[in-house]
Amino acid sequence: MNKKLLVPDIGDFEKVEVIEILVKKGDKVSVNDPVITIESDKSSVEIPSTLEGKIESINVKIGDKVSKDDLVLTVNVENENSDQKKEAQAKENIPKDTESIINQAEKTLIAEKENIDVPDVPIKIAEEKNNLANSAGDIDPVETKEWIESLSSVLENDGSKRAQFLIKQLIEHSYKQGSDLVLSRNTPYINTIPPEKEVKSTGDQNIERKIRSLIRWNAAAMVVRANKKFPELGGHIGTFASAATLYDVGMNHFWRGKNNKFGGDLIYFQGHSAPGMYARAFLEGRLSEKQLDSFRQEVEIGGLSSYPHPWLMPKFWQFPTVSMGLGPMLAIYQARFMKYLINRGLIKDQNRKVWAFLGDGEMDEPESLGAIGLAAREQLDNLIFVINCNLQRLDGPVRGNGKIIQELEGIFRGAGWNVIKVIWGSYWDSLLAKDKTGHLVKIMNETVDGEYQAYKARNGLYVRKNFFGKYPETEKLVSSLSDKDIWRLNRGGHDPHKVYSAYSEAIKNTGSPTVIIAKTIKGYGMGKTGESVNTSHQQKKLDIDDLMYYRDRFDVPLTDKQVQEIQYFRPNENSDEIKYIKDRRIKLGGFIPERTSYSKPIKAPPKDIFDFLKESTGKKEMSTTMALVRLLTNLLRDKNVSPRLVPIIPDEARTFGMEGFFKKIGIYAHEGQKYEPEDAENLFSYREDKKGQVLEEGINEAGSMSSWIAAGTAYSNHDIEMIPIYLFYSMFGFQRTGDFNWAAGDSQARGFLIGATAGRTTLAGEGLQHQDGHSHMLASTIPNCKSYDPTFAYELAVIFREGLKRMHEKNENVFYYITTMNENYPHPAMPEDKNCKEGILKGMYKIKEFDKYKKTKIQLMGSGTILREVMAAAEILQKDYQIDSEIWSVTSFNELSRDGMEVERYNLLNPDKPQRVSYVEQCFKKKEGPILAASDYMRSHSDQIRQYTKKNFYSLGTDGFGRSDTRKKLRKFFEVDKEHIVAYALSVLSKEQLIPTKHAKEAMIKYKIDVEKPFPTKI
Ligand SMILES: Cc1ncc(C[n+]2csc(CCOP(=O)(O)OP(=O)(O)O)c2C)c(N)n1
Ligand SMILES: [Mg+2]
Repeated sequence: MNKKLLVPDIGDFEKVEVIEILVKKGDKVSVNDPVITIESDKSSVEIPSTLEGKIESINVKIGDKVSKDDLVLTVNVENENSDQKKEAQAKENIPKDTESIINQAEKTLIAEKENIDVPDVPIKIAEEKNNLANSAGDIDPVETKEWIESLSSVLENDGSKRAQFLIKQLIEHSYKQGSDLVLSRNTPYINTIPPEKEVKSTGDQNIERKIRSLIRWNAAAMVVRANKKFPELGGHIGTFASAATLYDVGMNHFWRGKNNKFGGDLIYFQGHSAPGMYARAFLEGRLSEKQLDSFRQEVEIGGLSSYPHPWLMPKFWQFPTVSMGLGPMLAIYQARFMKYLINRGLIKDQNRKVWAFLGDGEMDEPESLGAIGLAAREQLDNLIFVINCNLQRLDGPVRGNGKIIQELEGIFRGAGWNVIKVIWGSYWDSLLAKDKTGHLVKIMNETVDGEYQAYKARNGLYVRKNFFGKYPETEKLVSSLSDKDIWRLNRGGHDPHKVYSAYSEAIKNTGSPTVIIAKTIKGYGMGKTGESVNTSHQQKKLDIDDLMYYRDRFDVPLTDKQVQEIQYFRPNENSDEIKYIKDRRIKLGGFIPERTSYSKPIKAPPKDIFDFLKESTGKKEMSTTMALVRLLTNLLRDKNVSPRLVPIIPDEARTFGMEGFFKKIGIYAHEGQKYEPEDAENLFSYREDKKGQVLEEGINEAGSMSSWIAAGTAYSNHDIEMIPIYLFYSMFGFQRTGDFNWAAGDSQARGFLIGATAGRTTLAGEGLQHQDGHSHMLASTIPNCKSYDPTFAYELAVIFREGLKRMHEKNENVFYYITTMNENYPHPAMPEDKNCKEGILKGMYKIKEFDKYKKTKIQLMGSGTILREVMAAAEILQKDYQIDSEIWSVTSFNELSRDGMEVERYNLLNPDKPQRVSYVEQCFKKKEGPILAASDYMRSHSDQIRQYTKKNFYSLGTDGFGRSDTRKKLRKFFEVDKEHIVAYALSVLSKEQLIPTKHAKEAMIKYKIDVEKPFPTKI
C-alpha cells in the first residue's frame, strides 16, 4: 500500500527551498533515513523518512519551496501492519512513560504524607537564654545529654539512615515552627571517616615511608641544585613537601596506569608539585640524574619542564595545570567526556577515574568552583578532587580569619558532592576518643586557619598553651603528653593511613563526584625557614642547616658531606625500596604520568565530499555559517567520520542555524530524556538522549572549551581520534577563554574552533560587547593554531578539508580557528586556477583582475565579508575612474605573516646563501601598484604582512569599539565600505603620485566622507 511522506512541522518556517534530494524512485528507505534537505535563509535541515518501504514517487524537485504537510514522496509500505504497529508503539510509549513518571511522583507524595505526621500546632518560641550558657554554649547540659543518648540508641538499634531521618524531621519541624533553618552545610572540624570505619592499607608502611622520604629529598635537591647553578631558574619545594603523602598513596595503591588492556586513570597534578613527580620518576628509573639536573632548563633537549606541559614533555605530562583554576574545570569536563564516550559506546566502561589535585589557594579562582554543579548534576562518580589544604597560598594564609576546609566543605556539599575531610592524623584518634565533653572538637571548630598555621610554625609548648590551653578540659586531656608528643600530633594529609582510607572510600562512591579535602602543612619538614611560614611558597633554596634538618627529619641515608654536595639519593636497583616502587607500578598497570597515543587515524571521507560547496550558488544567498552547517550535515552522512564528530555549542545552536542537529543526532544527556519535549513533533525538536552526540553546554564558554580540549585530546587519553567542533560567537572565543585556548595548544588538542557571527561590522545589531574585530590576532598568538577568515563557501570547504586531513588523518598536532559570518550573499564557483587551493591554504590568492585601461593599477587585498566590499570597490574604480586592479582574497593574514617571518629570519641568518622569497612577496613580485588591504579586523591584523609585501602598503580595518547599527552604516563608520575603499584607493594612488590628488578629493565629496571625523578608536 502506498503511503505519503509529508513535510513535518518545521516550526515558524514556510516555503523553504528544497536543496537536495537524497533518494531516488525505487530506493528502499527505512525510518529516519534522510530523504531531502531543505534550507531557509538561516539554516538547512534534512527531512527524515517516517516510513519504511520502496519509494514509488518523488513529488518535489530541487528549488521547490515547501511548507508543512506538503507531499514529499510516496512510499510503498511492504509490511504495513508492522509499520503501523511501530508507529503506534512509538506514539503510545511517550504518554505511558510520562504517565508512569506522574504516577511515581504521586506515590512518593502520598508516601511522604503518610510518613510525616508531624503535629503542626503553632507554638510560641521562648526567649534566648544565652546568659545561662556554660563555656560550651550549653544552657542545659542534662537535657543535651538526654537528646544525645536518645540519638545514640537510635544509631545503635536502627542505624545511621534512621538517625539521619529523625534529625531531618527535627530540623524541618523547627523550621516550620519559625526557628531559623539549622545550617547543615558543615560537619564538625574532624575527619569524615571515623577511625573504626577506616580501611587499612595493605602496603608495607616502613618501605613506603622510606620511599616517600627519598622522593621528598630528591625533589628538594633538584630545585636547590638548579638554583645553586642558576639562581634565576626558580622552583618550588613547599608545595610538594605538603602534598607528598597525598601523591604517594595514590601512586602506590590507587592509580592504574595505561596499558593494552586498560585505559588508565587520568591524574591532574598540581602544577607546583612537578618536582615531586620527577623525583619519583627518578626512583622508578624513568629519569636520570642528568635529567633531574636539567630541571627548568628546557632549551637543551631533555630538559625537564618547570610545570606539567605536554607540549614540552609529550611523552610524560598529560595535562597542563599550572595556570590555576584550569585544572579543576578541565578535570570535570574530562570526566564528563569519558562518560560521554562510554554512553555513546565509543569506549568501554572500565571504571576509570579522573583525579585532580588542587591547591586551597587555587580554589579562589572562579573557574575552580565554576563547574562543580555540573559534576554533581552529571553524577560524575568517575571524578575525584583532592584539595591540598596547607592553609597557605603564595602571600600568606588562604583564610587566616576563617577555615578554608569548612568553607569548601559547605560549597561542595551544597553542590551535591561526596565530601571526605581528612583533617587529623592518627595520633589525634585517642585524644578525640577521650574528648567526652566535646571541648576538643569545640576548639577545633573555633580555631581559625591563621592560628593553625602559626601553631605549626612554632612548637609543642606553644600549641599546648594556645590551643589546648583554651579550656581546662582540653588542657587536662593533654596533661600526660610531652611537648614533643603534642608536636607530633599530625595532620590528616600527612598520615598515609588516613589518606589511604579516604581514597578507598572515594573510589567506591557511586552517583556523585568526590572531593577529598586534606589538611597539610606547607613546606612540611623544611624546618624553621620553610615550614608553615608565610614565605614557604617561594622557598627555592635551603641552606646547609636546613638541608641537614631535612635529611634528619626524614632519615635520608646521606652523609654530611653528601648533604653539603646536595647529592641525589637512589638506592641500588636491588634494594627493597626500588623493587617495591617498581613492583607497585607494575601491579597497577604502568607508570604515571605517561602520555601515549595508540589511536588510529580516521578513514578519510570521499575526496568530493565538499564539492557541492565549490559550485556557484547562482543568485541564491547564504552565509558562511550556513555553508558550514551544510558541510557538517554532509560529514554526518559519512559513516567513518560521523561518529567521531563532537559538535559543542554554548546555547547558540539556533543562532547558527544548527537546531536541526538536535533531533538528528541528539543532545547528550546522561539520563536520557525524562520528559516529552514541548516541540516533540517538530523537525527541530529538542531531543536529549543518553547516546546524544551534541554537547549542548549552556551559556558556558569555559566549559565548552574544556569539553573541546577533552575531545581534542581523546586520541591520547582514550586512544580514539575525535573531531571536536566548537561553535561560538567569535567575540566570546579567544577573548573570553584565552587561557583555555592556550592550554589547548599546550595539550596538543586537535579539532575545529568556529568563531561564528564574526566580524566587527558583519554582526550588525549586537553592538560593543559582541562585535569581534580582533579574535584572529588573539588566535595568532598560539603557535599551533591555524586561523582563517574565509569569504566564500569553497574557501571554507578547502580549509576544512585540509584541517580534517592534517589533524585527523595525518595526526598532526595543530588546531584550526575559522571564522564564519551571518551575512547572506551569493557564492561563486571555485576558480579553475590550479593554484587556487594552495593559495587558500597559504593565506591568499588572486580572485579577480580588472585590466581594461592598462594605465594605473592598484593591488587590493580583502578578507572575510570585507572582500566583497573590496570587489565592489574595484568595479567602481574601473568604471568611474579607469583604475585597474588585482583583487586578492586573503584567507589568512596570520598564515601569511608566519611564512613571512620565517623566510625573513632565514634570509637574515643566511646572508651568504640564495635568499628565499616569502609567499606574499611571490604573489606581488611582478605586480604593479601599491597595496591597499581591508578586513573586518583591526588594522594591525593586516599590517602584520606589511614588510613582506616589499611594496607600499596601506591598510583599512575596524579599530575601535563596536556599536549596534546596520552593516551598511557600520562599514561606513569604520571606513571599510566600498565607498571608503574607493576613496582611500584613490588617495593611496595620489600619494604614490600615480594620479592627481583631485580625484581622491572629489571622491571624498561624492561619497560624503567627513574628513574631519575623529579616528574611530576615539569615538
Ligand atoms: C592563574 C594563576 N594565577 C597566579 C599564579 C601564581 N601562583 C602560583 S602558585 C600560587 C599560590 C598557590 O597556592 P595554593 O593553590 O594554595 O597551592 P599550594 O602551593 O599552597 O599547594 C600562585 C599565586 C598561577 N600559577 N596561576
Ligand atoms: Mg595552599
